[in-house]
Amino acid sequence: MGEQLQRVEEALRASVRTDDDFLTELASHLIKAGGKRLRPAAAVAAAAVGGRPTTHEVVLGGVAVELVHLGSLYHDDVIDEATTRRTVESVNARWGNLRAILAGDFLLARASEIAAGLGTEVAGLLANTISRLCEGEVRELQAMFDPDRTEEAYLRSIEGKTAALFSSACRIGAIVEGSLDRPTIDALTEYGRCLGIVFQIVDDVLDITRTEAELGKPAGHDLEEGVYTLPVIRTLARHDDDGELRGLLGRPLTSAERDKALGLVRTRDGVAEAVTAAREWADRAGAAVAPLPDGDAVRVLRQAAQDLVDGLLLR
Ligand code: GRG
Repeated sequence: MGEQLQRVEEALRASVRTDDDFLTELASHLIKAGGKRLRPAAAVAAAAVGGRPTTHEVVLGGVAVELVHLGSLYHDDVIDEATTRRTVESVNARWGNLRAILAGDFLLARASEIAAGLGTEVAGLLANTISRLCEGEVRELQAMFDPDRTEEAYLRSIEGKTAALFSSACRIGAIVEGSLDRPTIDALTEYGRCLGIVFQIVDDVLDITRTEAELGKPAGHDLEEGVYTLPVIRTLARHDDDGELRGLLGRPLTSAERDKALGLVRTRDGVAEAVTAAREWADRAGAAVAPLPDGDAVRVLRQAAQDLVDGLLLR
C-alpha cells in the first residue's frame, strides 16, 4: 500500500497546481499538512480485489475522493470557525472565509474534472456523493441543540456526511479497476458505507473521551456546538433516568456545564455502547465482503474494518 499511496500523494499535489501561485498555495495548504489519506487507501484496497497491479486510473480515483474530502474540510472549517486543522492553521484562519470557500470550491471542481476523465458513471457518482455530503451536514445542522435527536436521525446524518464518501471511494476504485463484476462492486460499496459509519462513530466517541492534552483543545467540542452524537444519544435514551444530562442540554453550555455533561457521558454507559455499535458496524463491513472469493485483498479489507475501531480508539 505504501508505494500506491506515494503515487496518490504525487498525483494529489499535481492536481491542485495552477498558473496562479496564490491559488496553488491556498489549494495545497491542507495537502501539505498531511492527513491519513484513508479514502484513497479505501479506493486502492477495493481495486486490489481484482488481483491486478494498481493502475493510474485507480490512483486518480483516490485523488478525486481525497479532493472532495479536502474541499469539505475547507468548508467545514468555515462553518465551525475552526482555527486549526491537521495541526496547522486552518485556511479560513490564515486567509479568511472568502478565500477558504473559493479554494474549497476549486478543490471540488478539480475533483469533478478528474472524475469526468474516469467516465460518466464515476462523474455521476462523485457529483451524487457531494450532494449527500451536503445533505448529511444540513441534517446535522437541523438537529443542533436537539436533545430528542434520535439514533436513526444521527445515522442518516453520518451516512451522508462521512459514509457516502467512504462508500464512493470503494465503489470508484472497484469500477475503474475494470474487471470486477457488478455484485462485487456493490459488495465493496456496502463495505465502504459500513466502514464510514464505523469511522464517524469512533471519531464521535473520541471527541468525548480524549483529554484536552491529547486534543490540544478542550474535549467535548461537539457537545459545545450542540451536536449530540451517539454516546450522548445513548446516554440520554438509556442512562439518564434522573434527567441530569437532559437538564444540561438543549442550549449553549458554559465550560463548567460542558465538563459536567462530559463527565456524565463518560461515566454512564453511553460511550461503551457507542464503541459496541462501532464494532457491530465493523462486523457488517466484514460481512459485506465475506461472499467475495477469499484472497489477500479481501482479508486486508476485513482486517482494516476491525483495525479502524482499535487503531482509532488507541490513537
Ligand atoms: C463542499 C463537499 C462539500 C461539503 C459541504 C461542510 C460539509 C458540506 C460537509 C462536512 C463533512 C465533514 C467535514 C465530515 C466530517 C468527516 C470527518 C470525520 C473528517 C475527518 O476525517 P479524517 O480524520 O481527516 O480522515 P484527515 O485529516 O486524516 O484526512
